[in-house]
Amino acid sequence: MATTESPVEDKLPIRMTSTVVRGFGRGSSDLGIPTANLERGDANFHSNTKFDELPTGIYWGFARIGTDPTTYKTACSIGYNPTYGNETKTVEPHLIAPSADPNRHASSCGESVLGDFYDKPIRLSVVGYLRPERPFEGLDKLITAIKSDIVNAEKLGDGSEAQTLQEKEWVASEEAL
Ligand code: ADP
Ligand code: RBF
Ligand code: MG
Repeated sequence: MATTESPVEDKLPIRMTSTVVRGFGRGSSDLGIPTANLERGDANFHSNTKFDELPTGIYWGFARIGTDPTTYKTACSIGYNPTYGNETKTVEPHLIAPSADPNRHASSCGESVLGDFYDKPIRLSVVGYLRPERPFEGLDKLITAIKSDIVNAEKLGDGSEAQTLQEKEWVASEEAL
């Protein structure tokens, strides 16, 4: 008898700490939606789930950078960016500035630009699943889809469920996984 795959929700939340590395630079230049790519090597990547076992998809959650205690809502991609056909998996959260922050609508498509995070430590909790990643015909359609994910991540991040509050608190802390 075939075994049934457990739903991705059963694997969440997934907590990760790592370092921000360079990717292809497309998030900012092609899309106007920068994403902080996590280093995947064992020395830097720590999680309750092995990197290779992270379930692909588009998620919402929380993230913060370095010693700055500011915790941001995030819309996060885990996978192969099928519009581009990447050969290696990436974990790449887009950090969403709060609506009152002047950086909230600073990018070419009106999304958050928060500065340079390269080589800095990152803490991320992926709390909820939004949708599968998929190839889009043209960058405009990809941008429209991601902008809708960001709207959803902003709403869901305001939730008062115990798990949402717990994950926000863990990201804001210095606690290990
Ligand atoms: P890369 O392919 O190198 O990840 P991106 O175009 O995705 O390049 O840009 C990501 C970089 O932009 C991040 O590593 C960080 O230094 C910076 N950045 C600025 N604003 C944000 C943001 N709101 N979310 C994530 N990264 C941001
Ligand atoms: N790439 C895709 O090819 N298909 C997707 O469905 C997709 N969804 C994304 C959703 C979010 C919230 C984010 C932040 C990124 C997504 N991406 C997707 C990844 C995007 O192609 C990638 O961030 C850029 O190419 C820069 O690395
Ligand atoms: Mg990126």
